[in-house]
Amino acid sequence: MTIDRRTLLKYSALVPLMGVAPQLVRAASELTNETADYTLRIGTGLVELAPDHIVSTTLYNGIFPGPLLRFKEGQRAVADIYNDTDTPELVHWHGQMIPSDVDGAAEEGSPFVPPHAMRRVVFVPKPSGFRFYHTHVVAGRDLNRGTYTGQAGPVYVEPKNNPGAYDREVFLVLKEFEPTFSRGGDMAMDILAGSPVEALQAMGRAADEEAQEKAKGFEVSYDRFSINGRMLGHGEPIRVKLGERVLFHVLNASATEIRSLALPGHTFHVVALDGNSVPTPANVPVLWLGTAERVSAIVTMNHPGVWVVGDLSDEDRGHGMGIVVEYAGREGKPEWAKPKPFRWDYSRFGRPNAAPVAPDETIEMTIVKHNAALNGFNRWTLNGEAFSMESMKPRYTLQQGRRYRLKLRNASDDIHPIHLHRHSFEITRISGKPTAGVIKDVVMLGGFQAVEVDFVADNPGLTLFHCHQQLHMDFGFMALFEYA
Ligand SMILES: [Cu+2]
Repeated sequence: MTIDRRTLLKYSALVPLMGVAPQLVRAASELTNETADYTLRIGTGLVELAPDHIVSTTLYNGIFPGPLLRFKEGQRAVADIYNDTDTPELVHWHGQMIPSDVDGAAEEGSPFVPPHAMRRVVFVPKPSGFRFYHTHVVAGRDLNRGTYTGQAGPVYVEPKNNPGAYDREVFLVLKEFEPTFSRGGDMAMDILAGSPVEALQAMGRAADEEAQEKAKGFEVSYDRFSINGRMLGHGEPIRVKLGERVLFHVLNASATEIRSLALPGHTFHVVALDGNSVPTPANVPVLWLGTAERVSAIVTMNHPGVWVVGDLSDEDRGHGMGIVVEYAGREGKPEWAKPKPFRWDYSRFGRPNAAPVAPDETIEMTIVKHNAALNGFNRWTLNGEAFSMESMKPRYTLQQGRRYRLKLRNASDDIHPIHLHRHSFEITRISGKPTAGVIKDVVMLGGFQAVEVDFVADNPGLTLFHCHQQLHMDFGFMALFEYA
C-alpha cells in the first residue's frame, strides 16, 4: 500500500482563509427541524485505484466518485454540507440555474463551508439532465486542493417526463490522481474540427516574443488514471447482454485534461451534451470531453466479446484510463483497437442549416497566454486583463432578458474548456461555421481558434465565467458578470 506523502504535508502547508466561528454556523442549522434530503461530508479518505495503488485525497462521503445525487426538476432540495477538513470548502452545483449564494463559487458571493462546520444549502434544481458537483476553491500551486482532489460526483436532475429510450444507465466518471508539476508539452491540435486562425497565431507569437521567460510554464501531469475510481482492469466490468441498449453518462472530472473514449467495434449514439438533449443525435466512433464536459450516449451492444472502453492515448489507458465491457457468456483478455482519427465537431449535433438567433449585444474576448509570468506559472489574460482574486471586480454588466453573444478568440495553443455558471449557452459558431441548437455549459475552444456562444441573461446575480482547466482559472482566466 502506498499513501501519498503529499497528504502529510497538506495540513502544514495551508492556512485557513477565513475565520467564521463553526458554532454560529451550526446554530443557524439547528433553528430548523427540517431534515436534509442530501448530506455531503467533505473529508480525507482513501481511493483504492488498484490493490497496490491506494491514494489519499479529499473526498465526498469517503468515496470516489462522490455519491450519485438524483434530484427532481423543480422540486426544492435541502443539502447539508459538512466540512471535516481543516480548510474552507465550496461545493459548486455545476450546470444548474440556481441563485449565486448557493451556486458554490466565492467570486459570486457563496459563503464557504468553514472547516469543521456545516452549511445547509436549499435550492430548486434545474434544468433536468446530467449535471455534477465539485469543489470550487482556488488550488493555485497546491495540488492537494481544488479539483486535483477527489471532490467530484455526478448529479442527475430527473425530468418531469422521462423519455427513456434505453434499457439502463451507466455513469462513468473519468479522473486522474497523483498530480505533479511538469514543464508542459504541446497540446494535440488534431482533436477538434476547424483550423487555426492566422491572426490568432500571430498574436500568440507576439506574446511569446514579449514574454521574459522563453519556456512555457508549469503544466500538471498524473501518474494514475481511472474510471469510477478504479484503474483499468481493477474494477468490476460493465456486464452487458447482446442487443442491450446502454445509456452511458460520461463525465470528465479531470482538473486539467481533455479526455477521449472509444469502445472497439461499437459506436456512440450521442443524445445529450452537458445533460441537454441535442437537436440531432448522431453516431460517433470516439467521444472527446474537455474538463467538466458531459456526454450522454447510447451504445447498442451488438458486438459480443470482452472489450476495453478507454482513452485513445496508450499511455493514459496503460496507466488506468479505461473500463472493461464484458458480454454475457464471454471471457478472456479484454481487447482494445485504436479507432481511426476522428475530429470532434459540436455542430454535428446541431440543427441542420439553422441560423442562430441574432444577439442583442456581443462581447468579444481575446485570450492570451503569458509564458511562465507568475513564478513559473503561465498567466492568462482576457483582453489584456487577468482576473483579480483580491478585488473580485465584476467585468461585464448584463441587462436581464437580453441575449448576449460571447465571441471567444484563443491566441494560445491550448484547448480551453470554457464554462459559464448559472446559465446555459447555445453554440452559435464553431470551427468557422454557424450552428444552432446545441445547448451546453462548457465548450472546448481549440488552439488558435474562435468560438461563439449565446446566452440569455435570465438568472440575476453574480455569474462566473472561466476556463475549467484548474491551472488556467487559478492564474487569471476568469471574469465576473453582474446584472444591472
Ligand atoms: Cu484554459
